[in-house]
Amino acid sequence: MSSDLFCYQLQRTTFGQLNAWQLKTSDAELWVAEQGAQILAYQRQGQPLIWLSDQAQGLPGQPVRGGVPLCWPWFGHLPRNPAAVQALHSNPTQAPAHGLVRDQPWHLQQVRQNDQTVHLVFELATPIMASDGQPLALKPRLTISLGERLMLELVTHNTGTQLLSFSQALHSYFAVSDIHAIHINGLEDCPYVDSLQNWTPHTQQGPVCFSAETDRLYLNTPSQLSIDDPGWQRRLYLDSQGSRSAVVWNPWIDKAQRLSQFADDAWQQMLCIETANVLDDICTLAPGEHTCLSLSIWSAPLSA
Ligand code: TA6
Repeated sequence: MSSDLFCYQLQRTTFGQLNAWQLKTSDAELWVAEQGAQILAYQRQGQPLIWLSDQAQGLPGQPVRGGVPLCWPWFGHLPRNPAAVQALHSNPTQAPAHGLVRDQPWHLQQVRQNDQTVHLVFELATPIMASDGQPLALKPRLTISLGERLMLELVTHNTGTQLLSFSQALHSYFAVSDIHAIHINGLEDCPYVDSLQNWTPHTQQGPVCFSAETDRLYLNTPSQLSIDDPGWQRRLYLDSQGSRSAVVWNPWIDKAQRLSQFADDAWQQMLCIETANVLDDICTLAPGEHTCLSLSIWSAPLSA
């Protein structure tokens, strides 16, 4: 007899030296670190969808390699952002990569369930201080929902009195069977900036395949992207809202050897597709306004 009873188990745990939450449902398991409200791992029916480095260390103040780090209130190297985003920091060249929150403590503020889904709501434990010594007027809130799919909703609220711009990305690391064999659907004909070719503009020809280090910022992206993985006979879907840009990254051989918490051969089993608001897709909020960047992750068998 089918039952519409949905049950889950949520318990406090640790990952290395970090406090974390483990959430289990009938067929899925999710780990979230309080530091950065960072999803660490996500598997469904025993299969990992989100990749976590086997050298990942849960060290205070250091982002964990893998999962879904939050890049906010800027993505990447601040000087590479539009001037309106650079204004968030008094010295952009000294600003940390990927913003101010992925190594900060967040609190699980609320747990709620509706239908067949459980929602975890995280907020920063303490306000982020802006360069002027005042609390940053942009406030983030992350809701992680687990049901048939995994969903992230990063809401930013402008609590100040000035127009504010920011960039952001859900820096998702996806598990793949073999980077040489997979490809990304949905970016065909999209313009992109290649950060490895001096940030020059290009246009994507056909599906995105991988044969070298890849680090591209795509624009005018559609709301659905997918990864075809013949090795695991699955298609991994990324459905997004509030985003028209995405970053695609694989470090390949040489960069992999320079990365922290990253085995030399790990580049073969991972791929980052980062649901973003970058370059000409940044967010600008008037006082009192808010915006939501959302991503749903799910997979289905790869039809022959
Ligand atoms: O999103 C791609 C990227 O900006 C790469 O250039 C690489 O730096 C990656 O992020 C990881 O950055 P992290 O600071 O986490 O090592």
